Amino acid sequence: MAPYTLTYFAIKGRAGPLKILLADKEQQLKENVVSLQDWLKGDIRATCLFGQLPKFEDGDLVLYQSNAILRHLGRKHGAYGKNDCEASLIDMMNDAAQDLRLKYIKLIYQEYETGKEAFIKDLSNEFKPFENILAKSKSGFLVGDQISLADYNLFDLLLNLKVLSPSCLDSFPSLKSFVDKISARPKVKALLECENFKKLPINGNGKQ
Ligand code: GTB
Repeated sequence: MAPYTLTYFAIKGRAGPLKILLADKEQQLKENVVSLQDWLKGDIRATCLFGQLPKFEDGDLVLYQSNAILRHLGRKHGAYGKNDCEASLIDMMNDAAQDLRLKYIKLIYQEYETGKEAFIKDLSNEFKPFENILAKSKSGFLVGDQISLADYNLFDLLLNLKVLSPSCLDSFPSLKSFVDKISARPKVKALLECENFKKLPINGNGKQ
């Protein structure tokens, strides 16, 4: 039996990073997919602590908030650094990835038509700190010498940004190798090539 259950919409959305982490760590996941039609009835929403999905269950533990879920899995599966200082650096990089994700989500759901060009133009500024960190990293990961939850989060976001703007990584060699390296990890590669995962839209409104 899968130890974990995810309840979410039929999109990659906020569940992308945790699915990639779980696949890479060879963990099974049971999925309850909620249709928009069922969601709009309101009963499922009423059971959710913050009125939103994803919901994640690990035995009796029920978690909401995608980044809390990602951190929980990072702690359990050795993707949260080797010591407290690495964990803090991982938090910092994950929060930075989250800042960029929120800008992306705002673009997708609120200002796609009016804001797309400016968003893409500004991506180089957004990428610079990540590129600088990765250019100095001996392992090719954001923190330390092993993959962390922040790497999964940034990786998933970069895949989405490449769909939005296919050439966006062209001037960022370290970010590009980061994406290539994580994409080539056998379990990640298998997930990215799996039909069930591939067919999921990135976002809930058809924009990408
Ligand atoms: N901070 C929370 C987290 O990180 O988990 C934010 C969660 C969140 O934004 N959840 C969205 C949600 O539950 C789904 S992701 N929305 C329903 C609601 O608020 O009523 C984005 C999203 C938006 C819309 C759809 N859709 O229309 O199908 C799908 C997904």
